[in-house]
Amino acid sequence: MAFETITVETRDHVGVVRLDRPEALNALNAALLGELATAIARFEDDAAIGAVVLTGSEKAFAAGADIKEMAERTYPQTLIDDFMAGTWLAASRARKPVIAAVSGYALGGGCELAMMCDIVLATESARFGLPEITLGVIPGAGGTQRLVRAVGKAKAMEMILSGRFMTAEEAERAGLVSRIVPDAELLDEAVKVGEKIASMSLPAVIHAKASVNRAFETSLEEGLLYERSVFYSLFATEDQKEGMAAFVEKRQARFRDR
Ligand code: DAK
Repeated sequence: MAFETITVETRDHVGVVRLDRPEALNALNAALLGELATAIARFEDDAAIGAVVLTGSEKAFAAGADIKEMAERTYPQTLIDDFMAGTWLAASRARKPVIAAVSGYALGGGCELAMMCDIVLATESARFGLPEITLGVIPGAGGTQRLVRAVGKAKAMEMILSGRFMTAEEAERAGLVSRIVPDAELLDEAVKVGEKIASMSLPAVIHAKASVNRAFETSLEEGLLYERSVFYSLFATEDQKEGMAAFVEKRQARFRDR
């Protein structure tokens, strides 16, 4: 299937999805969200892919849900179709790591999409915000929950109640962004991180990601128990034998995802 609102490519073991609606600053409409969900599902199914990079243009990662498409929605329609929640959640449901490479605007649903990703790299020009309040609504794709967890209540409350944007520098200091990288290196750097992850044992990567995410869902005691049992289970993999043997033999491990 040819895509119209995104472009998709594979770089070695990393799947790259670029949001591509420049005329609307990559506003997330139904067509784009459907294509994004399809592209992520394909990379999830592709055994050669170990991580996915999600990016936009220099000017915008995504300026939010498509306001023009959303403006005439009614309450019953929104309730009944669950506002396309299935497609919106594709990135957050991926089991392979998803890296957001953000330049320019990441607003509303665009910021929420970045926060659904596991790692966020950004350029100096990146601007993060949840301006839904200025439209008479509130964030609806996880913003009120994920931003608090990422940057704490004080900053999240100010941004969500006033619509203030954060610069990349502030977002990095606050913990929303993992690293700021030069404009020209954004995609290459994100792919490099993805390639590094893809070189690891996929069972270990899937368990590591799930364990970190567990920290947001449960008590410390339960989270520690979960981590320990998952740790034990990895001793059932060939990759654990290979990884530890490679260390002892002073050579590079060659993981086979089993
Ligand atoms: N939707 C539709 N079109 C948009 C757009 C958007 N979010 N953002 C920008 N555009 C369009 C503009 O209308 C303009 O189109 P034309 O007028 O040329 O046809 C074009 O992109 C260029 O934008 P500007 O001319 O405005 O460019 P500027 O550089 O002057 O300003 C800006 C850039 C990013 C500051 C400005 O465009 C802006 O404020 N955009 C809106 C940002 C915003 O409010 N975002 C939040 C949207 S609400 C849910 C899932 C998701 C959501 C909720 C629930 N569920 C699963 C339940 C999400 C909600 C939202 O994201």
